[in-house]
Amino acid sequence: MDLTDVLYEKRDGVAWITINRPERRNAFRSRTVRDLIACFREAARDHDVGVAVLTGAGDKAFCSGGDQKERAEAGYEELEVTTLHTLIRNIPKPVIAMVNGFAIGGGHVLHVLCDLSIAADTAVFGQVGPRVGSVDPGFGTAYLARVVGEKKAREIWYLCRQYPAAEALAMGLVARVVPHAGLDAAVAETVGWIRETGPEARAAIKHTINRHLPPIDLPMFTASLASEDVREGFAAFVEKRPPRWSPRARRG
Ligand code: 2NE
Repeated sequence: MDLTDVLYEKRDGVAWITINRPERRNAFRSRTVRDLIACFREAARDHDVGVAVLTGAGDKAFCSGGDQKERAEAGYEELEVTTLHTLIRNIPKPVIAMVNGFAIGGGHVLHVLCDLSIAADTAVFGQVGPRVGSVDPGFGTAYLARVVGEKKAREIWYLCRQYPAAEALAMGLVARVVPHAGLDAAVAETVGWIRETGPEARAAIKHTINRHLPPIDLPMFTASLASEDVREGFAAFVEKRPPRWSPRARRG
């Protein structure tokens, strides 16, 4: 695979997929999303891979969501994000999010989509979407509400707080929290437990749990990501100033 933003390594039946943009807290740009899609397709196709692990390079971030600088300059191809989300949901193998730091915005959505999340005690979780005029009207909202309950999901999206790993564990967002230095070992141990189980049974579990959630509302996703709020929110981030929301949006 011709990858620039993501590392792909296959070890002992596990596909290790690492977003490699630590200088931007592993924010994803269009190229990153395309690389991730290629990696998950490869992990799905390869019969020697039983489990995929998604993580971020460095010790600061898992992923800080969409690259606001690229978005402000050139825009990115939003539909590819929904392709990635659907792929992580549908690949018939467990996907583990190894959350080694900030899981924020679209990065938080990525860990929510994974089958299990294992976090370092230094990890921080949260959505920032509406603060920058952006929302994920797909799994990042609807599925999150199933995981943590509707009221908590509304709180997470409306208040845009950052939650420490211990709170994420209490909400049921993550399966395990371990000291940062023990994260690799905890993920390896968890992969070992999974690999003692039958792959066809695992695929059936994933398929059955997925079946009861409707697919992404693509028109809403596209409209939301092209909104005036998003343009203003991302420009404000780059210019390091508070956003100035349009009068129409303020009335809404
Ligand atoms: C993640 C967080 C909380 C980390 O804070 P901190 O203090 O540890 O780092 P700092 O200094 O904010 O960031 C370090 C460098 O990374 C860049 C920053 O601009 C900074 O660069 P320099 O000033 O050193 O040059 N950076 C961090 N996140 C970035 C990003 N997402 N895009 C581009 N550059 C980024 C803190 O950095 C934070 O809150 N980041 C922004 C989170 C955010 O707004 N994410 C986008 C939400 S919208 C979204 O994810 C999305 C979408 O809109 C559409 C489709 C799918 C997803």
